[in-house]
Amino acid sequence: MADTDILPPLHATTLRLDDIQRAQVAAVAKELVETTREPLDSAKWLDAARAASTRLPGELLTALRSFRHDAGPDALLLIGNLPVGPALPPTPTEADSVERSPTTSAAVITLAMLQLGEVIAYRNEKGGALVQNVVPVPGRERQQSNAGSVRLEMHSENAFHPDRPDYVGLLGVREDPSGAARLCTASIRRALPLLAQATRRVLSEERFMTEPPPSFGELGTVTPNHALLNGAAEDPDLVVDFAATHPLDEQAAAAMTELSEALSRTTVAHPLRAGDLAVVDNRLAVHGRTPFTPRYDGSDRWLHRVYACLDYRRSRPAREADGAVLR
Ligand SMILES: O=C(O)CCC(=O)C(=O)O
Ligand SMILES: [Fe+2]
Repeated sequence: MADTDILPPLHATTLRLDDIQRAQVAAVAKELVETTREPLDSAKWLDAARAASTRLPGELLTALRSFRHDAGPDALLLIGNLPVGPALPPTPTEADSVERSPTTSAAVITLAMLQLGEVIAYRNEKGGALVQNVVPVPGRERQQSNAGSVRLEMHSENAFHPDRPDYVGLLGVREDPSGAARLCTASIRRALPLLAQATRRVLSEERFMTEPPPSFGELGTVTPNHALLNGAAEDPDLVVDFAATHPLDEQAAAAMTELSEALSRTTVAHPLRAGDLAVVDNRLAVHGRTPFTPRYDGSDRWLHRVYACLDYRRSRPAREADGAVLR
């Protein structure tokens, strides 16, 4: 029997750094943090980080470059054994927590995402910070946002937004001590074969609308009707948020239910341990999270999140002063 016969099915492109590569990443991050005394969100820090990102280990650069070329059937890249230390403060508990000054973990995720595209943020989301914290927030347990701890429905990131990110990077800083929280991802490349032709056709028509979150009020007053599948019929892009997208007629509702079932059947889940970076191709995959019970004692699950886009010029009208923050 060949070795491959006894391996579990490989979901996602994975690269686990060895300890030498981990030390190389740590050295690049340390130098960036120590020599560039600028706020993380400043153009100067980003310039320094972009230059430093070319010095990441070759195998990591290759994995990022290949993923950019083709995100594979799972539209997910998993990198393991990245440095996030040395000493971590307690997990934040405040709402809209972000990283404003550079740390090892904030530098590491930014360096990796800068090799996928240009990092961006949204003015109305977490104050436009480039490195955001995904942590459970007291009182927000039931919210369909990353501050919640009930099940987070599968979604394309910022589905309603015309300039939504091409990639969402999520770096495990501290693992959920209960082990219950898992990032879930599902790719349309896996789900499409499960959908009937008639369903695919309905999903490709402008028979859906997606509500913006309340924080994006001004942009979101009018969101155009849209299709959930776009592009090549045999390999389409997917855009949907099962907490915010509404079908506009009965057939559209049935097609959306079928899509949800197909995505559920092809969902993969990842615990995101400290030092694990998951990059989701936001054009092909949706993501969500299993429920968990936070403790709010500083030991809770903690991720950093950074977005990247491939065409910076395309979003220029939405970026004031050519900065990284979109309206
Ligand atoms: O908590 C997670 O694993 C995912 C949260 C999420 O969807 C996000 O931060 O965009
Ligand atoms: Fe998300």
